[in-house]
This record gives sequence, C-alpha cells and structure tokens, in this order.
Amino acid sequence: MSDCLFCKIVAGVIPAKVIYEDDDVLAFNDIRPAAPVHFLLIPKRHIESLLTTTMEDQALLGKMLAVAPIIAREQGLGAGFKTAINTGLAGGQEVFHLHLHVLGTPQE
Ligand code: IU
Repeated sequence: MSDCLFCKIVAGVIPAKVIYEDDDVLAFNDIRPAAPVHFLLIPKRHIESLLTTTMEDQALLGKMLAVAPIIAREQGLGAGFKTAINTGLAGGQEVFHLHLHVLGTPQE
C-alpha cells in the first residue's frame, strides 16, 4: 500500500463518505467542505497530478468530466456548480493524487 491518502480511501483502508464509485473513479465528500456540497472525484489509479498525465490518460480524464455532472445532479446541484483542479505545489495542491473538486449550493 502506498502512502497516498486517496489510494487508501480507494482501498477502503481510510474511511470516507463515498457518494459514487465505478471501475475507474471514486467520489467522496471533502472532509473540510468549502460549500454546502463539496465532493472530490478521483481516478482509482494513482495519478499524482494533472502535470503527470499524458495523452494516454485522455479517456480517464474525459470520464472524470463526464461523470462529475451526473454526481452533481444527484447531490442537488442540477442548477450549477463550480469545479477546480489544483495542480502542483504552486497551484495549491495539498494531496498529490489527482482530484476534481466539485462545489455548490443545492437550489430550491
Ligand atoms: P487540494 O486540491 O489538494 O488542495 O485539496 C485537497 C482536499 O482534500 C482538501 O479540500 C481537503 O479538505 C481534502 N481532504 C479530504 O477530503 N480528506 C482527507 O483526508 C484530506 C484532505 I488529508
């Protein structure tokens, strides 16, 4: 087992509030939510950051963007949401396993 925290969440070694899972990706609620709904969508395979992806990863990266709105709708964000990917130390990344932040406020 690597020391990667998010790999440990994928493996079920560290608990997380998982809201979506398939063969390739996992989504769970952020432990320090910056919005009423704030979840992280990660590839199950360890990828350090967007800076370490290659063209070989395009299907997986596309899937992350395709799945995000499906989960967002399920979480009440059908009216809209924000996304962010912090990349590298200079980009504010704290956990070095690629993750897409999805944030929003459910609308009435
Ligand atoms: P960043 O993009 O690497 O800066 O964001 C890391 C996020 O991971 C941040 O919003 C944390 O609250 C979140 N997080 C988490 O959900 N569970 C954890 O165990 C840890 C960090 I450590």
